[in-house]
Amino acid sequence: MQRSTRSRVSRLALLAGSTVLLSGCSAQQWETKLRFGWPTGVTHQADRMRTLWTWSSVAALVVGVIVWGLIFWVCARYRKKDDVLPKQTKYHLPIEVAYTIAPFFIIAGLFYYTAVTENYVDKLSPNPDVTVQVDAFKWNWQFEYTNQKYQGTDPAAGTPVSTVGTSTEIPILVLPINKSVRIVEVSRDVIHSFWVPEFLFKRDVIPQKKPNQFEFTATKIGHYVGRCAELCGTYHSQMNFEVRVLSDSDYQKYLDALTSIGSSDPARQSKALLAIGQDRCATTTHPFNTDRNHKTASTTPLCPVSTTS
Ligand SMILES: [Cu+2]
Repeated sequence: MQRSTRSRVSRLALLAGSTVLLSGCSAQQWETKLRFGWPTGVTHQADRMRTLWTWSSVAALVVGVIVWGLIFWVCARYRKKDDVLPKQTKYHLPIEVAYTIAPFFIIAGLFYYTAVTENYVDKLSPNPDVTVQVDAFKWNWQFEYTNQKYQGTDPAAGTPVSTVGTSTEIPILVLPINKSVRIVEVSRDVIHSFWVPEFLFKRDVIPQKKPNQFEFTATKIGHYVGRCAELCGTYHSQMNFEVRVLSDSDYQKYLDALTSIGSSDPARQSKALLAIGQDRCATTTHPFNTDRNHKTASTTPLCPVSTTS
């Protein structure tokens, strides 16, 4: 490398290094910012998938830069100057062996890290902090919080507290932040699919003896829309729900409120949410008008309980 080229390269490296330092970002922050189009997820699992994506993209970029560099170098170095052909290198065994083996190592690396990430996302812990049975049915959702039971004189005493969506009320799945949550998926009719776009995850709810299960840990308080992602019949497109990630104490207060309101009150979800100072209706989606003769789409939430009750 010539001296002027060498000093230009070191100046560029210095500039890149100072940009990182002066922007006040640590290497880890840069790593989390480098998304290459990957959406922002709100669970540990989503972040691990993003890490895989980021480093796969970096690896692809490195390969790309080498290939582009070689192409441009060859174009510049061996551009036609006269009729003499440059040195021909076909049947150069070491080079051919190298570019046959190199892709194998790249694919093996991608396969290994994909399998490791997939195993992490699919991992079931022996004792998750929270377990919720999600019952999908045509065309709504029921959430049973198996860690807490109805008590005393409640007609459902001894069974898990639960909420269920209706055609006028979006079902809301309330979960605590930074706790491992296991979802147990149950369907008694057809195949549905539990999908929360911000979790970057969906899993089919299949009518079968051994229910599908998965776990995640939400890392950001917020309201997230959930959808059925498997065509399950006439009102499939209206089978929405909301996931509400709250602080651990608010989550516990919500379960306590559900328990004290009791299983026989059909409006227990909105009443319990009101009791803990939360929006009583879903904010990320709304019930759809199921009257097929209606002229305009319904856009206002239709929760059955007024704020004064
Ligand atoms: Cu569906």
